[in-house]
Amino acid sequence: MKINNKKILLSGVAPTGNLTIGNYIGALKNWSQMQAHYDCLFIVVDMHSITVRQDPSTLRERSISFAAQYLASGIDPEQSIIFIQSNVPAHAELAWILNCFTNVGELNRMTQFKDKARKYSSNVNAGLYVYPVLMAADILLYQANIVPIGDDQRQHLELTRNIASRFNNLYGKVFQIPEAYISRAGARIMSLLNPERKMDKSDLNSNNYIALLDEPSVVLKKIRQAVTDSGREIKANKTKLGISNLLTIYSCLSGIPIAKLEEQFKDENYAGFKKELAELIIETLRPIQNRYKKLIGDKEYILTILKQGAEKASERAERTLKEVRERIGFVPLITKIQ
Ligand code: ATP
Ligand code: LTN
Repeated sequence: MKINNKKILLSGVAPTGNLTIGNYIGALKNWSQMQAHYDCLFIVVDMHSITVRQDPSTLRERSISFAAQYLASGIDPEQSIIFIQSNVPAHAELAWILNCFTNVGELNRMTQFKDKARKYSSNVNAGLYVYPVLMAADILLYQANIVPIGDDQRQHLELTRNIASRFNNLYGKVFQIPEAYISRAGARIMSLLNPERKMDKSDLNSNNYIALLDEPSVVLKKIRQAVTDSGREIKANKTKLGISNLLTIYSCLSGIPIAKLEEQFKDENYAGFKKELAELIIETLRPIQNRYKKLIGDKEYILTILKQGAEKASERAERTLKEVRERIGFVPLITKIQ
């Protein structure tokens, strides 16, 4: 189902918390660069968000805000399909079917489930458990070839491939087997105060991340507070996670390799380096924030883009679903029974 001979690329982010510079480096920045080369679908996966309790009006606002941040980060609706997952009910339908082709043993091995079950121990719901199957449905519905993800999603993509192969082995080739795309540099930006943990947009302590919409003064303050290690050298080192993480952020945003940065900052102290890093982040975020402000002031426009996106996505999803329903033996809606 390749269009214009371009491979199909699909990715998504759940609207929880605040999009961070980790999401930008690990996802949004790559997406906008890949748009010209692939036939792309970018999803605000709100159905994934409700695996954790959400306030309804916040979820609705945040889903629209995330879509606007995708657009502000460079996703072009003329080139790519951008939409909200729950606007295309085919995701839920395929997820149910795929649940029946997923073993509980496989789900029990998912490390993100174990982490989230620990973190949200008062609400370990079945949705949280089958979350990876919904993700598989997102991907397989659109016959995606390439799925850009962060390091933490590797296991979910492997599961998607296994489910797809299992289904294809039983019913003939219905699904494209997708490949993960994990950009090496910046695949895992770490938390600012806790650099042994991933920077996480749902972190309760906002000082652990730089949000895409943080004001310059906030960026400056958070970078100034970021944990660095004992010593004073600006050098990446496996035992110096704090400074290594800041160097990674600098490198990803500037395109300058870490080795060159170490050379460039060899006579600088931590405070001087942090000041330059904060300026680089502020300058990177400025045009994104300006575009965001304009977009969010015109909700009608965003909703129109999302409506068009959902329509295009539904058309494609329906093609796959029709095939799936047929192969597994569901009765077609309109049929001539003789
Ligand atoms: P949550 O805890 O709310 O699930 P998250 O920050 O882990 O939030 P996801 O929605 O899981 O974000 O991820 C969205 C995309 O951003 C994925 O491709 C993910 O791998 C990438 N991503 C998330 N955090 C980082 C990070 N710290 N560094 C690099 N990429 C990241
Ligand atoms: N689970 C993913 C978000 C996600 C996704 C997808 C990513 C949901 N569906 C489909 C790529 C393709 C995460 O990053 N937490």
